Amino acid sequence: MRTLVLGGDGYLGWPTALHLAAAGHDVAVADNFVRRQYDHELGVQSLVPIEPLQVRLDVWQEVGSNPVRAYIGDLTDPEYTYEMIREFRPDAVVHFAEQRAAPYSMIDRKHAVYTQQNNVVGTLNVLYAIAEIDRDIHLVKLGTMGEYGTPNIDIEEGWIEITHKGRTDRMLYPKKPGSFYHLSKVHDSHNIEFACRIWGIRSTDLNQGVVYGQQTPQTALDDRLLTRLDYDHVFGTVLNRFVIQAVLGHPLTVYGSGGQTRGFIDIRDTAECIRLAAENPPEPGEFRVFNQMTESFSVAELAKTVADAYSKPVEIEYLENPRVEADSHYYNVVHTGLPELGLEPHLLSDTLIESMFEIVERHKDRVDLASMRPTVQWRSTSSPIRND
Ligand code: NAD
Ligand code: USQ
Repeated sequence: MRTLVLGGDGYLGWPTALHLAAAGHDVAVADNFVRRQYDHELGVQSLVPIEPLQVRLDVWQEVGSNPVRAYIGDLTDPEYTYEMIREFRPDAVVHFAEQRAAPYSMIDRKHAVYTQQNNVVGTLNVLYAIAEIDRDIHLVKLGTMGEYGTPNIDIEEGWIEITHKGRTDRMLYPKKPGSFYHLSKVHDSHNIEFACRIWGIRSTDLNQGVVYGQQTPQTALDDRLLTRLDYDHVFGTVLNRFVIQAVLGHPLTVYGSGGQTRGFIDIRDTAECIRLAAENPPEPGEFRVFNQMTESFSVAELAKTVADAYSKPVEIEYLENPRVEADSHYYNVVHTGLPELGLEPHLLSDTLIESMFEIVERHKDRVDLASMRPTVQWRSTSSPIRND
């Protein structure tokens, strides 16, 4: 099948594109390289050096099974988005191409507005292009578990049956997100569900948990195929940060008491979930939602797991939480849809943490410790982005 991966230069889009190509898909990636620009803005860089997209594509052509081509441009440009989809004519569009850091969206008004414009407008342009070109194209959209927040009831897969005053209906699951970034995903979900209803488009919304890990079988083929690994307090996600902090001898930065619980998923499972969703499309007009996570942990549990796995002593520091979030709450997520399609998850108790320690050890000289501690405060309308 033909699969277009939007955001294919990013942390997840790149290894997913290679995974799909290795599985026999005819793949194209699209990106505007804005993720590389955020690094310049924040004065940080990926822990693992990454090659320019063209180098990655050339190397993959040498070592991979199926060449991948690229469309460079911005999804908020409707002509670019339309022309790309018209020319490539994919069976599935996999959409990773959004500003994805919650702290980035909470820096100030400008960053909140940018995040919502970039994400919501880009997705709307994709929806219109699909509706105008071919309504059979399956949109596989990356959402987030953070759309739901931490409700005091079980989290279902996108939909919930509600009985109110004796009447019953199937409704979109109520949302209570925790940042302007997470809100952008809620807005996307509503727009996509509406597009499915009015135009008969088919879409899978993948509400993904926090991703960890860095290597996949395809990126391991050559160092020039490696994907990025972020550690800074804006783009670094919690488990990746804890592994890097342990190796650097930096205290693990638990926000608050660490009781906040989240869903997690290994990067290799992200790529496989996308393949499963793309190869098993929903019916025309269906808005299908999967909760793309495999295990849940509290932040304090994660810190302890990393500290126990590392060979040297590790300090755990409990910082005042810069975010506004519950740190003692109920959390029970239904996530059966993807295993039913065949997902066999890699669990954290497998050997992954040890292999991550090795990757970090190799590149630890690239870390700028000034980017480790959080500066973006949820309660503030204007936060600094660095400590120095
Ligand atoms: P990333 O920032 O590394 O990759 C996103 C890519 O999209 C970047 O290469 C960026 O340049 C590109 N992009 C952004 N806006 C664009 C635009 N307007 N036009 C064209 N390209 C654009 O992020 P990631 O970690 O790979 O995440 C990918 C997706 O998965 C995001 O939508 C994110 O919300 C979702 N997700 C990520 C995680 C995680 O832990 N990383 C967890 C759950 C969901
Ligand atoms: N946290 C710490 N210490 C840190 C970093 C984070 O305690 O050093 C805590 C946060 O307070 C939060 C939790 O860890 O409670 C997760 O934070 P995170 O930065 O790892 O993840 P988050 O901001 O939720 O965002 C990430 C991705 C985003 C994706 C989301 C999935 O950046 O793209 O949507 O994970 S989810 O969390 O399920 O919404």
